[in-house]
Amino acid sequence: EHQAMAHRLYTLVFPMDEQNDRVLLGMKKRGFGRDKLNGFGGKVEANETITKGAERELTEESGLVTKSIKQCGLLLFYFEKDPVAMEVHVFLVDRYEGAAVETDEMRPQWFGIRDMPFERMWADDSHWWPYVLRGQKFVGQFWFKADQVTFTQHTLRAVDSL
Ligand code: 6OG
Repeated sequence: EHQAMAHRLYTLVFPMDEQNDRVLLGMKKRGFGRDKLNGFGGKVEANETITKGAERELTEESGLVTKSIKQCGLLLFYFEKDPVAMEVHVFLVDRYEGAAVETDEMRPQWFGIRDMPFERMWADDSHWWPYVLRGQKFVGQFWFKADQVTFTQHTLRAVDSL
């Protein structure tokens, strides 16, 4: 059913520190998801690969330059009354150059990977983050209400490859 829907491609990138103890989130200062904490990302442009889009958005929004990036998940978001689904490719970055800086879009802050501020994040995040902690790749679908706050249904499973 969802394959018949139009999808728009997005990226979502979570930089981890060297010990894999902490993750960098950004408080989004404008646009979609404003005032929420999230990874870094945005729309994939027509002339770039999804991975290049992820690296570009991470640098634009945090100042970090990727040295190693891996896709860890795929999320499909359906919003009530919106005919275009969001196809969000989720990445982990564990090696990078530079230090996080505040930008027009994001205010960066480090959090312990087992101490995530889920109450300040999108409602789906607490469901799939445990897959990241277990090192499992995942695919999920979430059907959000028009309020963009709560979802009514979801599917989530571990996969061998993305
Ligand atoms: P821009 O509008 O900034 O791209 N995004 C979501 N992330 C999570 N964790 N949950 C959701 O639940 C999300 N919906 C969108 C994808 C939007 C950014 O926000 C992410 C992109 O990184 C519905 O260009």
